[in-house]
This record gives sequence, C-alpha cells and structure tokens, in this order.
Amino acid sequence: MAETPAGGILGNASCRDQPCVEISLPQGDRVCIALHGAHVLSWQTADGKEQLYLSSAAKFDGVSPIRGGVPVCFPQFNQRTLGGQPLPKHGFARTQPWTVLAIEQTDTRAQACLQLCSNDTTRAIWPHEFAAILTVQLDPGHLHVSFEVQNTGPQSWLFALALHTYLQVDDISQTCLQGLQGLAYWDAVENLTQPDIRQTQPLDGAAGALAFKAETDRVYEGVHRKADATLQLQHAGATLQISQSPNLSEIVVWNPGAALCASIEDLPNDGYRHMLCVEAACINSPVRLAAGQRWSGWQALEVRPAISTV
Ligand code: TA6
Repeated sequence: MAETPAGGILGNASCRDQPCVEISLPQGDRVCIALHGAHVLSWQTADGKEQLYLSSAAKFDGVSPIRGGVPVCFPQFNQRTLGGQPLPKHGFARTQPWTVLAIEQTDTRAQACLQLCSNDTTRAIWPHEFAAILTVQLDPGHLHVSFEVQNTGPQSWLFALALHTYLQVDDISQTCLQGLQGLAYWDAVENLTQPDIRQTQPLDGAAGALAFKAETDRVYEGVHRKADATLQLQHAGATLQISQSPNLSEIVVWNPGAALCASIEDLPNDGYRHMLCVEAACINSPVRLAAGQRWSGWQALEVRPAISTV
C-alpha cells in the first residue's frame, strides 16, 4: 500500500469546514474524520449516499462533543464510573485533539490512523498513561473503525469503550434492526434506576426485529456468544450490515424519540427521525489493561443488497 505523508488535513463542506483528514477511493467512496475526537463525520458510498447521521445543529467549537458521526467513548461509557474520580459523560476521547499518524491509499483501499496519548489535560481528568490509535479503513461499500489502546504506564487500569455510531436513516418509523433476537438487554428508558433488570429480545418473527416507535435506549449483552453476531439495519429498501469484534460484547441501540430530541440542544427537532445509534461497546465488564498491554476492538459497516423482512 502506497503511503502518503500524513499531511492530508483539510476542511471542506462535507466535513463542515473542520480540521479533518479525508480519505477516498477512485470508485467515489469517501470518509471525513475530524481531528477533534478522531470523530468520523461522514461516510459517503460510491452512489453519493451519506451513511452516517451528522446533526445540522452539531457544535464545532473544538470543546463540545460532536453530535453525529462516530464519537469514540473512552475510557468511560455514559456516566458509569469505573471506580475512580467521575469522568465527563462518555469519557474524554471524543473531546480531545487527536493527531494524524498515517494516511495510506491504494485503488481499492484507504486508511487513516489517528493517535491520542496521555498528556497533562487527560491526566488532570484521568490519572493514567495510555496511547490510543483510531484506524479508519475504507473499502468499496465498507467502513471499518478500529480502536487500539496501550497502557504505557506502570500500573494497570480499567476502561470501557463505545464506538457510538450514528447511522443515517430516511425515516426511523420505517426502519428496523435485525439480528438482536435472543439477546438479553437492559432498557434504560423503562428501567433507568434499575440497571440489573433484563429483558430478552424475542426470537421469532416480526417481534424479533427491533422497530422504533418511541425513545429507545438499550444495552444488549452477550453478543460474542451469539453464533451469528451480525446485525442488519433495514431502511428505505437498503440494508446495512453491522458487525463488531468479539471482545466488544455489548451493542447499544439509541434513538431519542421526539420528546427527548426536542430537549437536546444540538439536535434539530426532527433529528430523531433520521438517525439511529448502533454502538459497538464493552460496558458491563470493563477491560483491565496491565502495564504495557495492548487491546483493540472494532466495528464494521457494510452496504448490502436489501433483504426482505418477515
Ligand atoms: O449510548 C446511548 C447514550 O448513552 C444515551 O443514553 C444518550 O445519553 C446518548 O448516549 C447520547 O449521549 P450524549 O452525551 O452524546 O448526549
């Protein structure tokens, strides 16, 4: 793979004029990654279709998390503390400036690697040493986002992770997610104060596919134990196949619904209609990383021919 200098930093319309790296294929597939948070802002397939949702009201102030795309939630998920001092919601990786390590491109594959290392700012929030790399790989119709972290300090520490992907859908009421059948989940809408309550996604028929009629916020668990752990997002006659590494044992599914959406400053009122978060995560069993140890996990998204619903 020919390597270009890691100088492909630009700001353009699809990247909302953010300092970002853009990688593309001759077929027309394109990805934009903001340096703020190593945040994938846009993934367009060769047909010109945007596959990720990015809020029209997203803040690009270099401080706030960006609403949409692929936020990297590390080293904490939501407000679930890992025993130490309270961290910002979803950790700090999504609001730190990352640097570009490498951009590589051939006719059939493009890849960008961004890095975040512990520094005085991160140590003030989380007193640990680390080096994290986000690798975004683009193949025709296929996006692969991989997060790697190494403990560069003398002591072990715990972390949680979520690749908090916002997928773009034409109409959430006409969208369904297949493949969660049989998985246990915590419903954060129904049981917010009772995080131990579990329900099970029905195994069969229409009830097994998750449809979206109201606010949905669920953490599905045990994904790694499922024989076929791929999901299919079906909307507007299209299918997006979603998979993740076995060490990411949870899938979070979030859509705020109309009422919550209206209260979120950086979402337009109808934003919930056009987005669905399907997040590859490890939350319930945080990872302990010993001194010097590395860990990596990934989520892959692939545009597939549409399949018929039951
Ligand atoms: O992953 C789902 C979730 O944890 C929801 O509970 C909701 O809070 C969402 O993330 C968005 O969080 P944010 O901090 O980006 O507003």
